[in-house]
Amino acid sequence: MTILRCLLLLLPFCNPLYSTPKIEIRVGSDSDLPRIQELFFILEQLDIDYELRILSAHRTPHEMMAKAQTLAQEGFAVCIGSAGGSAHLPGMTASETPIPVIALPVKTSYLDGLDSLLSMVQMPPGIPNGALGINQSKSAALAAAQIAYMGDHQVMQKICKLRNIPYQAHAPQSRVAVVGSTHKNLGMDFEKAMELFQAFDVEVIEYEINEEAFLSRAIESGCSALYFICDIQNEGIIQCQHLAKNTFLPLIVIPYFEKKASVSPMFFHQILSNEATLSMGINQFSNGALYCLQIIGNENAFVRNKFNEYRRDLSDSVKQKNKKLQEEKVQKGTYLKSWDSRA
Ligand code: C2R
Repeated sequence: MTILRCLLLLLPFCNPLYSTPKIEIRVGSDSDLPRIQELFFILEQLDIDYELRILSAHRTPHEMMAKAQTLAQEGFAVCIGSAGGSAHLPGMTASETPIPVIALPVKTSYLDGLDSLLSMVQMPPGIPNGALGINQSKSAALAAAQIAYMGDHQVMQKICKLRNIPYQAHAPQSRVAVVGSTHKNLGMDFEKAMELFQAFDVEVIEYEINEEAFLSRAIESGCSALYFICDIQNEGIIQCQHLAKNTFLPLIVIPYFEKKASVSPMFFHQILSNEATLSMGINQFSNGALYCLQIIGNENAFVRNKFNEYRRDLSDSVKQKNKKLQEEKVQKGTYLKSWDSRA
């Protein structure tokens, strides 16, 4: 009887479904749950365990922050934050954890969820999150699983089967495949993004999007993410669809606009209707790089520590600016002007 009881107690640890969960899901309200049912359904289909919580940046800010701060130590590799309306939950979570955060916008009654999406996607430089399309809960499950279980042949095989993508053995390394409009003059932030990879000792392999079988070569080379510069005003949307359909590598899209005048948010629907596609804000090249580094940081302690350092420096530099601002007795009216001239 005692032996039987011991066996029963041990049973949960033998089942992959009960291993330490690597995916945390946080929703802003229980009212979101019926809208994102497919997320749970897909994870269960893949035999992937997760932890689910109701946490709100607005209604339970302290609990939300406290839990975000311990995610990495607790062994989570990715967090999905889902909310509707002024949806600050994933963004605030991202500011308190080194693990990558996936932002899943929920459809709202009045603005169809565009409010949720836009409050998630355009994050400030330094604090990325990967935004999905509105109610794209299947994509949330797949993107999270692809990040958390990268290199795990069993899980990846199941994902590939579900996504109808040929499986290929993959041994992830600290490498990123960069693809898209790299030949254009993308500006300072792109240069900064490439410098970030270098500073974190992460190798960049550039691929031509039209090169045959480059996706399979990226996997062979052990790339851990696909950093895609998606030229929206040219062929970016079609290229994005092609990439999403054909790879199980985490697809990090940086929507690129050469001309600022013609930006309309509708393009987000087009790129984010593709399976497991994660978007940064418009022209946010360095955020795209940081997000790839967060993915690599799950396996690479040097990258994770350096990422934490980067975050501390960013925070310190803002505190420093504020301190200076408070110390200076600038006359009202000339206040902003004088600050501007020092920038
Ligand atoms: P209720 O139905 O509970 O009133 O919530 C939730 O995600 C939900 O879609 C209405 C909506 O408010 C959202 N909510 C957020 C946050 N917390 C709750 N966007 C947040 O922290 O971002």
